[in-house]
Formats: sequence, structure tokens, C-alpha cells
Amino acid sequence: MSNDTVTHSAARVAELAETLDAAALDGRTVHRPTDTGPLTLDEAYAIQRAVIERRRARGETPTGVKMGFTSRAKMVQMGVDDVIWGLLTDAMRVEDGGTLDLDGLIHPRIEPEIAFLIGRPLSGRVTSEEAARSLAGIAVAHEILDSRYAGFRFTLPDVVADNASASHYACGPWHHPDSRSLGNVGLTVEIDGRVVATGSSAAILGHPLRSLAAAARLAAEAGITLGPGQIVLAGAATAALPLPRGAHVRVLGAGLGQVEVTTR
Ligand code: OOG
Ligand code: MG
Repeated sequence: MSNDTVTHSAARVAELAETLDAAALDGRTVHRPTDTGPLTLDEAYAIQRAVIERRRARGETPTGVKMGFTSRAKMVQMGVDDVIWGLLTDAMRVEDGGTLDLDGLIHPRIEPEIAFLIGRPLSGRVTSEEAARSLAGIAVAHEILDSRYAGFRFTLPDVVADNASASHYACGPWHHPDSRSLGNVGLTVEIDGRVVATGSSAAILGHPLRSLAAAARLAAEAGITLGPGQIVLAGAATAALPLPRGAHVRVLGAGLGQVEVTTR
């Protein structure tokens, strides 16, 4: 690449990061970057990091990462076929039992997930078993998505740039990591006491620990380490569901308890 191309790319990354960050702050949709020109995955991840830098500048603290498109159900729902990640901050966290105000969100969706709590530094090419040894805890979790693109429609670089549609998340109580098998945990989503989706942790790359190993690989590629206290959301086990106002939403994981959030 010539220096001119590099400069052009850096300017576009900064501009798109500002646009996407403002869209999330204002709760409005913006054009997909790929509607106006090509965008590489490397550029898309640079935009994602720049969005998080802007959040850090406002006082937010990184809390971990979220894996995306780790299940067939999600790949089919969104029409993409590659595992990606997004970056989480403390401002996205909702306490278990807490209330989430949907004002300022565009078209929120809820996903049932498994969350991992890192106990020992994790980065690099590791097996699922090695990844498991880094863990301090596992929990059932909600991920609340909100795409900054109309109709939740995007190509892979677009959604990477938009921080993998990250909006909010809530984790249930942490369980000791080797006290149970994670390969086939039944997950149920209830809205106002009615079961609206069921799935299995087996839907997450065949085993959610594979998603943790994928997070370790992506961390190494990004030149970072997932450190103690950080969390990794393994990815949804079912398609995402529209999240209504005034709803009591509960995700239950067999043997992992539950996590609940009320919306308004
Ligand atoms: C992107 C985020 C996907 C998951 O769990 O697969 C994701 C989206 O579907 O908008 O979080
Ligand atoms: Mg998710």
C-alpha cells in the first residue's frame, strides 16, 4: 500500500468510528460503511477499537469480549458465516435483577448466552481444555444486541465495525468452572414467564469452550491478553429475539441458575 492509501484508510477509520459511536449514543441508525465503499475486516476491527477508545475517553472501562456468530442459528439468522468478536465495557453491564431502560436503543434483541470469567491470562492458540484452565467462573447470561444499521442488515465488515451489535449484557451468579460439564447445557429464554426460545450450549461451535479458545486466538491476533476479571460471552445458542418494553426477561441454564432483567 502507498502512504496515501494508508492515510486515506486511517482517516476513514476515524470518521466511521465517530459516526458509529454517535449513532449508538443518539439511538439512531446510520448507513452501512460497505454501502459507500469497500471495507476490509482489518479496517473494520480498527473502527471497532477506535469506537472503544472513544468510550474509554468518556470514562468507560473495558470488561471483556463477546463472541459472535458461533452458532448456526445466528449465522443463518444474520446471513454471515464467520466467527467475530466485539468489545465490552462497564457501561454495557446490567446487574442481574436490574432494569434496562430501552430509551435510546434502536431495535434491541435478546440472546441467551454462556459467560466465562477469566482467572488466569489467556491469549494464543490453545485447545478447549487449555482455555478451560484459565477460567475462574461460568454463568448464564443475557446479551442485548442493538445494531446501528436499519433492519439489523449488514455484511461481516459492517457488523464488526459496529462492535458486533453490542449494547448491553447481564451475567447470572458465577459457578465454579469445573463443577459441571458445559457441553450440553439446556438454555431457556422466558419473557413474562412464557418460554419463548430454547437451545443448548452444544449449538455454540459444538461446545462453548471452543468459543473461548477462539477468543484466545482472536486476542493473540489483536496483540492482547484476556486478563483476570475479564469476561467472554460465548455467543448465542439461539436466534436473537426482539426485546420489548415493560418485559421481565429471564434466561435459565440447566445447572447454572438464571439471570433476569426487566425492561422499561
Ligand atoms: C451480531 C452479533 C452476534 C452472537 O451471539 O452471535 C452475536 C448480530 O447478530 O447483530 O452476538
Ligand atoms: Mg451474542
